[in-house]
Amino acid sequence: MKRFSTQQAFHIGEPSEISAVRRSVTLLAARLGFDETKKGQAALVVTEAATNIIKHAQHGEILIRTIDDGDCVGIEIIAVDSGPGISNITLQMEDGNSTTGTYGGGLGAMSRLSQEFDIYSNYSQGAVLLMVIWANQIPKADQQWQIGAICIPIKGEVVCGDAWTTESDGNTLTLLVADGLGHGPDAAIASRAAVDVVAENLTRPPGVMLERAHAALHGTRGAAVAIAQIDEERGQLRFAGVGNIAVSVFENPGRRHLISHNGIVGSNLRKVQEFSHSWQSGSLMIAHSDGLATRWDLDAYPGLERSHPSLIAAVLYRDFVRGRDDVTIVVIRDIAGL
Ligand SMILES: [Mn+2]
Repeated sequence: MKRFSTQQAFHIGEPSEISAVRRSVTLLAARLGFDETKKGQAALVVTEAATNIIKHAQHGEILIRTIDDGDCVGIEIIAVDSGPGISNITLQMEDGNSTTGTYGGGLGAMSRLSQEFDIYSNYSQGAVLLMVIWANQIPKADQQWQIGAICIPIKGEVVCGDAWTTESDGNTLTLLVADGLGHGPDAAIASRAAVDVVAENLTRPPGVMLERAHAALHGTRGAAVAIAQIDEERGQLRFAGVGNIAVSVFENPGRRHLISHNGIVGSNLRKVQEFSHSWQSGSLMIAHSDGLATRWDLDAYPGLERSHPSLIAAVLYRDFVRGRDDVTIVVIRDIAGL
């Protein structure tokens, strides 16, 4: 769970763009200390994914992110397209079926070369692939939380004015999502200052964290900030938010929106109010900045709610990104007891 973890987005629509993303992944792998074999595998996986996009969907995107959990470092590759989708994933995964005629060409190879591999695809809804390649050691799977995220700067900017973090402390997980006013480096200074508050105040409730963030952001542009704290053992969710970060919780059954007040953390904090809700194991939380439209509906995607959080974030990004702002989507599933 690395702070400031943002993606680099690559448009894929012509052969030169396949080379560009392959080059970037190779460079990143080298920088992260991948050996020659692992570097080659990462390059192959991303080339295969990009080739599939062009062959079957004409165009799409590849999102690249470094994952660093302190002990292990890896590269997450997400491929998204709005093409015809993959008709028979199980069949396509089998060796001997990895031919060029159908979308599945290469799926078997991609899954063998990745240490984590997952797909979400429905007929006519396109495909989203998740692949993770670790440098050496593969981290122990988290038995409590599954986390996926998209955090991408507006086109033309290198740094993202949004930032997010999660900090886990036993059975408690704290999530913060911040959207610095505007975009670019000054927005990033504000949102990252908010992120820093979490680690420094881990034992404090969200309302207190938000007040500390207000003090910490004084003199910056300010930000919209939402903080959720899940206490799995007590079955409790505490939330405090100011500004335009949308947070909802999906339980069985139902969806609940968490309430933020108007204002700007750092300059105009009218009211900090902490809400307390019950939390059920197995629930899903989705938080996003206003770079994503709010009219999405998970029910429009059969089976997506049960998919890996990274795939959920990627589908929402693909279909609802506004494109005129930085965008952040964080999806958390509580898998304890599942
Ligand atoms: Mn924004």
